[in-house]
Amino acid sequence: LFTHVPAYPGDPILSLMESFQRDARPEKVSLSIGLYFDEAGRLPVLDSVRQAAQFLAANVEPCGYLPMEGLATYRQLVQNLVFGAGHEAVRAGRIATVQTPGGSGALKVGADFIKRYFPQAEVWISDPTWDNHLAIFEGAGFRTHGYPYYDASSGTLCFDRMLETIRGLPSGSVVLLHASCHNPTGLDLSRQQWGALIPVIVERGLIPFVDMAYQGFGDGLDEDAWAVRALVDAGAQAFVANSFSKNFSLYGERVGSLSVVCTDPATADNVLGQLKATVRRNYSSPPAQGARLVQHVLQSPELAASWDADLADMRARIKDMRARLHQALHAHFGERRDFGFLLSQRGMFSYTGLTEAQVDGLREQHGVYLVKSGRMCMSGLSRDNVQYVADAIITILEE
Ligand code: PLP
Ligand code: TYF
Repeated sequence: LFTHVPAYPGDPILSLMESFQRDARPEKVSLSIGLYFDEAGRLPVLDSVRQAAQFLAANVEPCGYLPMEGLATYRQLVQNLVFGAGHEAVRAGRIATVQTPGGSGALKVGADFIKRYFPQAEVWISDPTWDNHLAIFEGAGFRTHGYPYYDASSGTLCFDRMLETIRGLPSGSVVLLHASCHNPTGLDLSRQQWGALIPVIVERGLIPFVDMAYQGFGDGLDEDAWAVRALVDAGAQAFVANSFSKNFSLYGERVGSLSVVCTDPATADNVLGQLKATVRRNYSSPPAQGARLVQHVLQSPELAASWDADLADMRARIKDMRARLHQALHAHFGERRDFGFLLSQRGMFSYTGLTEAQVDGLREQHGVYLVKSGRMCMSGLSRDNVQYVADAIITILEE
């Protein structure tokens, strides 16, 4: 019956993680998958989340189905966090938000909704991007295209070519944008560049779909959502996927949401209804526990402040690792090679410019795991291993 079913090659990033776990070398370092690890190399349990979990454990409630759109309070708190409490669009009630299984679920629900109501649209995604963006939109039946984003020869954002491409798109095209902490390059648009891009999106009648998987990992919760809010302020109708996997360290709970910004509350009501129908056709209703945890934290000023402080620590640790790796490489190479990109890139990832052969060498000879593209996850570094990683990179580059 299943003889025509081919083997699944696996997700390249997840497969690399499995190889890492099988690697017996004690000095091995995982800089591949985009998870935040603490200084001890562990996934943190945030204090605010622990308190929320203890509260929920002490107040166990019957576990009925959540509504298709998820928990009402959670959805409101998400709007405040993503768009800003008191933002005009939030107050006007013109945003339709559904709780989804992670940011991936938000992308999928959004993609299915767009396919149904804009069936002719094609989707434009940064080149490069998170591979699953292509998989999810193609899986929803779209043709996908890349817009220029990263110039490999200079290691910089090619914003002019990006803008020129987007300006030439047919009206109604979907443009997927990373809100901040771009995966995989770590290169974000400046506010000035957003200021040039946003009017083009609005005037050309494009459909912006912003993916915000790392809110708080760049410069702060509000700072990282700046582009989302600027889009809405410019009058854009937009899709926004947000995820709590990284910033709450709640990967396995699958907690995120999709918001659709509309022109008025009546339209938002209709859109919300059809998002619910989309959820119904996919997985019927979202899981409860993760959203209850996030809701409990965001609802309490003390726990929310504790979360924000923990997020600031995570951000600071990543920046410190960037500085330490830069320092160690600069100490060896001096002016011969510029590693300034380590300092200027934002969020969890750096695009190192290392070739596939160099990445293979790092893994095989030194047990240092990067993604094939040369993407390095900075949170796998610690004060204990950063010099080891720098030495491994130096050896590979001097070969
Ligand atoms: N979008 C980007 C850019 C990501 O890097 C990730 C990471 O996993 C996601 C979306 C999906 O997040 P989630 O794990 O919440 O589905
Ligand atoms: O890019 C990353 O490493 C993260 C984690 O199928 C991830 O976004 C990677 C692959 C995948 C799911 C999550």
